[in-house]
Amino acid sequence: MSDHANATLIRNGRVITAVDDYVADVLLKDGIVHTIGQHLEVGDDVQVVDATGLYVLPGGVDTHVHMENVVGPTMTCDTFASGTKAAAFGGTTTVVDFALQTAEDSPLGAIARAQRSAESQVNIDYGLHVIITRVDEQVLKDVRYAMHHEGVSSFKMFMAYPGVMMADDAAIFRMLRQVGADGGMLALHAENGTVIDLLIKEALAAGHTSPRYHEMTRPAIMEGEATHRGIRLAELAEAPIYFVHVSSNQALKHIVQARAEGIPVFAETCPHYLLFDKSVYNSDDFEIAKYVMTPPLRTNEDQKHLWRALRYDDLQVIATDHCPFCMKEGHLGFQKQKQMGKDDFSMIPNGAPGIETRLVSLFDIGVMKGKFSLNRFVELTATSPAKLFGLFPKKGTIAVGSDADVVLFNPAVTQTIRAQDLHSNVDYTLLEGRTLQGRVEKVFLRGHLIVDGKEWKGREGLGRFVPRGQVNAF
Ligand code: DUC
Ligand code: ZN
Ligand code: ZN
Repeated sequence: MSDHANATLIRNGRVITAVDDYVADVLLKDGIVHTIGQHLEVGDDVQVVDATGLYVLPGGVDTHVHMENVVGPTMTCDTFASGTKAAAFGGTTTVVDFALQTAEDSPLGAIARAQRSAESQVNIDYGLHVIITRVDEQVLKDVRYAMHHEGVSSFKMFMAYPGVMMADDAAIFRMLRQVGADGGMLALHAENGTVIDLLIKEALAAGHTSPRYHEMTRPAIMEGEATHRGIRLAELAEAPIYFVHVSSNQALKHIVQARAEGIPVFAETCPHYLLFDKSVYNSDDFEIAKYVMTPPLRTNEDQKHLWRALRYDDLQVIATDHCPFCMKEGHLGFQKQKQMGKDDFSMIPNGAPGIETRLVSLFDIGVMKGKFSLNRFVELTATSPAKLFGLFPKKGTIAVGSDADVVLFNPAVTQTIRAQDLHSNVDYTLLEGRTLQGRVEKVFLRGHLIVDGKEWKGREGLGRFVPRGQVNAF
């Protein structure tokens, strides 16, 4: 496949962006959306795709995924190749993954390392956030350099996992000041790590080893406490802040209040917090390790608040936090993944898959069930993440000059989800056997047809690193 896709005319589809909804022809040429119009005339050299009855959506932008991320003694089981192929089949054409700053190296070393492994493998375009675990003067200089010269304008820090990833409040404050001053974004994992660690130790000492204690030892109130603390640090630093994987109203209520006060606070939730509630943990069967992600699933009442916040823009993004670990098969030589916690729930690697089912599951439970509009669906899954993480308008919309990342989506059909039909290396899906409305029919990446029904037309290495600019959040 050459690096220049042939021109393609998408004829008579219903173009949906965050603000538009109209029937038109869309010409993809030279990797961008070249022309949008009615009854466009094209030569014989242009491939024509009839999109009558289909939605023409901007390619999905998933700003929270983990491929080949090292977690303790193991690693997420998707490679950049398998994870981005799964993303493409699900209608996502850009992901932002994580580069981890280890104890020894700098943020710049982390970026170079992640790029080296991604480069030849990625099937779709990608960017990187850097996870900052240690802050000093040199790290702050490197962060600045990364923003201005490496196209990395967002960073993540953890208020959880003491002794492993957790940063203290002063380190978070220093990063907020630096990143905010340079127009970037700091993302926070907000949970009170030291209290949670104590609860975990107490549970294990009492002989509570089953995965159900994962949820019991990570109470929503400790997500709320950390969220409040993060907001106050951002307020003092006069910097925007972004909360990843918001799961509870305990966290949300602080976000809603801060936004009402005019503080630039932004946040995402993930499909699993909308699809499932904590009743799945009412079992001692190890199978529930599938649902061991952090934060854990919450109550039905929390879900109602998440839906409201999605509708009224107190949550701006739905990202997957695709963080796959196998239940049985293992991958890349890591034979035991979730099984590592068979006798101690705290050893279960935290995370669940979802990269391929994001759009269809949200179309089904969001749009079809009347929770949010079609425009809002696009905004939450493509436009807002692109804006917040410096990718817009290249990514996240369909407009003349934008990258020709386009999804043809059929709203009129149903599909039943099975892990064996998905493209991730992981050996399960939380949606096994569930029938959903809607299906991704074709996916174009910069004009290249990469998914055609069930057929894979892409290639590893076709994806590119996308240098990102300042956040566009206001
Ligand atoms: N946080 C994440 O964002 N992903 C996986 C696990 C975690 O704690
Ligand atoms: Zn996290
Ligand atoms: Zn994550």
